[in-house]
Amino acid sequence: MTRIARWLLSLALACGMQSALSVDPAAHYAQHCAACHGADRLGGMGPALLPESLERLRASELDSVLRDGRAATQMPAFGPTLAAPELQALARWLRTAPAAAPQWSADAIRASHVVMHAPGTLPARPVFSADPQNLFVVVEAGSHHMTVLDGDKLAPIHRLATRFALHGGPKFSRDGRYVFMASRDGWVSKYDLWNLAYVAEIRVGINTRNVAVSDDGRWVLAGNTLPRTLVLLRADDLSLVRVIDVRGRNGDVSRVSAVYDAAPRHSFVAALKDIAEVWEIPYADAAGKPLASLAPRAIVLDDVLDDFFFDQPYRHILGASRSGGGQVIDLDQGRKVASLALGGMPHLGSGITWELGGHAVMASPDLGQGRIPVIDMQDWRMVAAIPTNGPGFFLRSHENSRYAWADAMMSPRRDTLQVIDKQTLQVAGSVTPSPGRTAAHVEFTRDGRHALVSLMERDGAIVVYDAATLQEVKRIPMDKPIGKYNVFNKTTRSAGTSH
Ligand code: DHE
Repeated sequence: MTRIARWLLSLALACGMQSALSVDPAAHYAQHCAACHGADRLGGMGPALLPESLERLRASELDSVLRDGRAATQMPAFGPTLAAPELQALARWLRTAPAAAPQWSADAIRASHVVMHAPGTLPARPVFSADPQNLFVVVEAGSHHMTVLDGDKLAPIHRLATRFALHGGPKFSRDGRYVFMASRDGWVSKYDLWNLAYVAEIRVGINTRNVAVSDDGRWVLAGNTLPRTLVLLRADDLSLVRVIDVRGRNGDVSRVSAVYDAAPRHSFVAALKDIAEVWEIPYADAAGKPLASLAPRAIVLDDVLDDFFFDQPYRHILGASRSGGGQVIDLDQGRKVASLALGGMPHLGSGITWELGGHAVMASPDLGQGRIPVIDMQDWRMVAAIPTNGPGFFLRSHENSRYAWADAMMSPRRDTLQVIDKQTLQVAGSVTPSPGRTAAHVEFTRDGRHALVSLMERDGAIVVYDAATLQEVKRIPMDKPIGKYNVFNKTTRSAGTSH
């Protein structure tokens, strides 16, 4: 369309002649978008373009991506091709669910499965000299990459492209050799950290929450929001074992909030977003003997769980809905045993535990308020609410550190992390890696001596601090680093990090 024709179209639309000119976003989608994003909007070379996939994109961001394209990707600018009202109509259409609910069947899952290296074909030793237990993987959201970092030298050893928009904690096999990642678009990838090579990939859904890996190394379980399913895979080659419909006892279906491995219980635990049940799926008996059936056991609750946290023995889960309703569930008894008066919008998934006055306590950030609630793990009372600069996402510590680090990334103070003394429950210091720019998510080195902070910007960095003196040690440039994960801390289920 020429510039004059576009101007005439804009003028006509402004004069209320839409129907005469018929802006047809579906036709524009078919013509300009379908080749990369799929005729069914489920994604292809580009990501899925459904309301669920676009939930996190602000209206102005979607407008600018359509108009100006996305730098360093294949996404072109449509500003020169489509008039502003056509782009607006297209953006509105993308935010509208298709008439027929999108399907992702077992056959579609199987058809997406690719094995790059069959189990047992790659050497069982690292191709580098770094300590494989002190590696970090860093998720760089800017251009969808992952960096493998040597935690001793604090230097990258490899960088690889990932699927679009990884989210949540990548999960490691017990020996730390393999890392399993999930993308919001439903791709699950298995990567061999010792050989620095992808092993297998499969698309388990259209919109996925996260994955868990069984401690015995046999299974991967993925939780979806679209479709409403849990998908069980073999961990060795990611082949599909079973699709489990998430349907409660009254027949209602539910999105999955998150799924975790409860290693000491030999089970997976899945929290559900739309029905007041939590599901436990045992994969081995108490003696560790594998079970064949992997049948879910539903525990009925008072409220749904958006977020939850295991105590260190994995007997209890502390769960909360985004509305602040909290409950303690005893997995052995299969029932709620206490209420948690948390208020706010607790982010229990980012909780940590430590010993305070002979008791285990748990603390987690609040997505809605500038405070960190601290809960006694014996009587479930809130023993303190530590005031912070503002609502934050992540809280992190290490057994060898006296401090817990909290961000305030949902507030105007998003550039500063506060460092809380775990014994006095007072803020002992703060760091501002780059004034005015978002800094959040901390992970410690294996020995707890260094704390790595993400400067979450396109020209961002991992900023390394001495965890005792809070002095900056090093800056490693990265493209919008989000989360980073230390193999040792994760595989030993450190009390200072999420599992
Ligand atoms: Fe996350 C973990 C849910 C938005 C970055 N996030 C998780 C997990 C859940 C979750 C359930 C645990 C998964 C696991 O361990 O396998 N996240 C949610 C939400 O419900 C929320 C608020 C809305 C949504 O869009 O889903 C949300 N999360 C975000 C972001 O906007 C963040 C900051 C940037 C992004 O890339 O999406 C973000 N989430 C993270 C990170 C983790 C995470 C870095 C891993 C934390 C860890 O250290 O284990």
